[in-house]
Amino acid sequence: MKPDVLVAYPTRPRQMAQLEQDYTLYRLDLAADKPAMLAEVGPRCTAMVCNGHVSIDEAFLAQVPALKIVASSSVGYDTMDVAAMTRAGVRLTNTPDVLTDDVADTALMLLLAARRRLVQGDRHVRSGEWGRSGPMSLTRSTAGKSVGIVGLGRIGSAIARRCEALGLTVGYFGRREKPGVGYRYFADVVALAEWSDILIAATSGGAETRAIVSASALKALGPEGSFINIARGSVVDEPAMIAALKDGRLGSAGLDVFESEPDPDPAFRDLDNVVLYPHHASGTEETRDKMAQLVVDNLAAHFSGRALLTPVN
Ligand code: 8YV
Repeated sequence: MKPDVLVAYPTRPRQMAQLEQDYTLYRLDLAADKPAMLAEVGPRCTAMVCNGHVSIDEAFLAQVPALKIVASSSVGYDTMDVAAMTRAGVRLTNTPDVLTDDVADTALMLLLAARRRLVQGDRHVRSGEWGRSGPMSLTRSTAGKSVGIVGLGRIGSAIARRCEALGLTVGYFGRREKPGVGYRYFADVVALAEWSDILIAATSGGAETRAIVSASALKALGPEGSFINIARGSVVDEPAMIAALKDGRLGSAGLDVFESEPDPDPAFRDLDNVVLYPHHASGTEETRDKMAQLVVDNLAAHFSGRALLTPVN
């Protein structure tokens, strides 16, 4: 008898084929009537496959009372009530490390694209504007500036190393100072923003970090400053950021994440000083394969009684 597994969000095709072989899959992601499907198959599923966009709360858990494990293809789990899962005896696994390089690369890509106005430059060449009216307007340099990283975890540290290579001086904010780290520590995000030319959010999402990059922090960053977000839309006061970008109180922004995904605030469309990316920092073939394989391997470990590879709780 194959175990019954609920699929709230699929993994990569090759890993889905592996899952098909070992389990009976119930494709909630494809169901026309999700509540009806959940009511029918929820009670018999002991495992679930999802990603960071799927939300899990107490009401959902009540519909899958036999659930023992959720394998999420994401490093973040801010959409999931981990305390409620633990209370219900449900283990959660995520996909740390394998996506660190791609996410850190995306932060740097957005940083350079925002300051050097890559999108405008591309448009300037494509449209023939270069030949018609001459060079595009000047941009903002990066080397020699200071960068503040909000959250110096695995991804924040990988961003910091890349920033050093670009000739930036690194400072950071975290709940506490990290021993053995050579970068300047700030116990306050506004103080970090005041010191920084560029602020990069690399912290986890959730209630604890909601709007941690406040209107005051964005103001402190100033008209020549840049804000980069590869964390979660919730970590910045988004309306304040849009207003500051609109009237030039904030120089530029590079954003991979938004409060409202996949339909961000339409105000972003009219802002020329922001570079937008569709929450795709981990979106490479290589990394998504590794994330998907961790989902498969965590489920295999669970069902064979071995230790989970990347447990959250
Ligand atoms: C994607 C992410 O959202 O890992 C995360 O926390 O934000 C991203 O990699 C995603 O869950 C990919 O499926």
